[in-house]
Amino acid sequence: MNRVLVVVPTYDERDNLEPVLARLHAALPDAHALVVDDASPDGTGELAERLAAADPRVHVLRRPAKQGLGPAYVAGFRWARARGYPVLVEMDADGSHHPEQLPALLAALDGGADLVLGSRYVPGGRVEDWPAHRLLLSRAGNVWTRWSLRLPLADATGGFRAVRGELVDRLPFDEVASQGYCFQVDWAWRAVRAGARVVEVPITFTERARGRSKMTPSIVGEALVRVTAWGLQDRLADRLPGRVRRPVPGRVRDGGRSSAVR
Ligand SMILES: Nc1nc2c(ncn2[C@@H]2O[C@H](COP(=O)(O)OP(=O)(O)OP(=O)(O)O)[C@@H](O)[C@H]2O)c(=O)[nH]1
Ligand SMILES: [Mg+2]
Repeated sequence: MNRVLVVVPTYDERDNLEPVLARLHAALPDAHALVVDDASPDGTGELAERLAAADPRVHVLRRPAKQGLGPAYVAGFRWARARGYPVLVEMDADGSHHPEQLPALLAALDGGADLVLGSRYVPGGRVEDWPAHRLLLSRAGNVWTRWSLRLPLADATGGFRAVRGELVDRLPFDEVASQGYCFQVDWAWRAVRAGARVVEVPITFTERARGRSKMTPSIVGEALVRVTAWGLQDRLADRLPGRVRRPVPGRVRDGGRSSAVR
């Protein structure tokens, strides 16, 4: 049984998919990949089928319409757990996440973490080639998330992660309605509240070289509205009589490379 399944959501990533899978297999020859394609008009789904036919490590899940990053990952996680993969990875297809850094994420999982977040904003983490406004948006989004949800993570919005299958099974993904990158905040917060050991490992994030970003104002709006609403609900709930105040998880530094939440 191959241990690791890398779930790669795609929408119009025809020029990126093959090189990123080649890099993945150079970095982790035994890992399997699941391409979750939402009926990309540019033929990414057909390309993924051809790559899967040529390589037993590549699998494809084709969905009928573009439904967002969150539902694509939920479907990919279900597919993976139904087939018994004990370790799942999230990775973008656009080359922003470097497959060469996956061994570091998996080492943190082997070190005892339940969920490892590839983090741009812990010491050693980097963002390359992003215009200033994108970096500002991402940093501000993370500051707001951290404050609003009292979530002690430097990078809760990123999508380069490794997780134990047992934690995926424990989290109520049926209730996760977030569609865009808010999905990443949503389930990281659920993991922290479920008492999972969450570790951030520094990564380098590089702006895509080919294809178009799927980021839209409505994806940013979804994250802002949901995170604000969850934060307000959480604070209001704290004031209800009889509620035991939720312990705010502490943050532990691990040689400046990672932080952990219990
Ligand atoms: N299956 C599926 N994949 C998607 C969807 N939206 C985006 N993706 C993929 O999710 C990954 C991240 O999307 P990007 O377009 O890079 O969006 P982003 O990373 O939030 O934004 P940038 O940082 O600007 O690139 C890429 O591999 C996309 O192809 C979707 O609706 N369905
Ligand atoms: Mg991207």
